[in-house]
Amino acid sequence: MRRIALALGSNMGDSAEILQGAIDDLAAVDGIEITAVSAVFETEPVGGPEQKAYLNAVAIGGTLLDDVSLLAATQQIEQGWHRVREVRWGPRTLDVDILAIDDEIIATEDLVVPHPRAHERGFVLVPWLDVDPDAVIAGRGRVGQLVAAVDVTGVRKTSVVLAVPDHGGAQ
Ligand code: A4P
Ligand code: MG
Repeated sequence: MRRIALALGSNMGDSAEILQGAIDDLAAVDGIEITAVSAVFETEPVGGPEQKAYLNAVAIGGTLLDDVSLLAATQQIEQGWHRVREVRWGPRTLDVDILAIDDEIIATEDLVVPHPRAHERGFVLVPWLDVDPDAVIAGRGRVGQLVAAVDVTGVRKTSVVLAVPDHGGAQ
């Protein structure tokens, strides 16, 4: 099974409920296992129009899926939660990004891994370090070192706790 790190973000609707729903959906996929989930962080929006703060978290797990199927599964889950559509480029009910797959470097038209902006984003690095203190971004370095170089003033830990689902979808 290949190890995966996934970033989750939401700033529309009941974001805490949506993040838990997304974790449950991921764990229910045949070929995806979720083993640990970070604390939930409230984060200042980066880029785009003026919008609400996000809730962000990072999940760690494993997959038996090939790259294309993994991306398709995460996109299907995103779509399942995209019930509300507002302005283009604006806020989203759910964004799931593939941060890392083992220490692989992938650069296809549809999938770039490690995620090309992960190493420079506090809203990714802080939750990633929280769930995996030894995490490394292939070609970039240790998350614990990268986080020291980014602005994390807009990243605040919340008391929201996401549950790690029982294994069920991974067999
Ligand atoms: N794609 C390529 N590589 C990947 C990957 N590793 N994981 C492609 C997931 N998708 C990947 O993604 C667009 C396309 O990227 C996909 O079709 C896939 O083939 P998308 O999710 O449809 O679009 P997006 O999320 O709007 O674009 P993008 O570039 O992923 O946006 P970002 O850079 O992730 O930024 N501020 C805070 N505080 N918290 C946030 O979570 N998120 C964003 C989104 C901006 N600001 C934020 C946050
Ligand atoms: Mg995305």
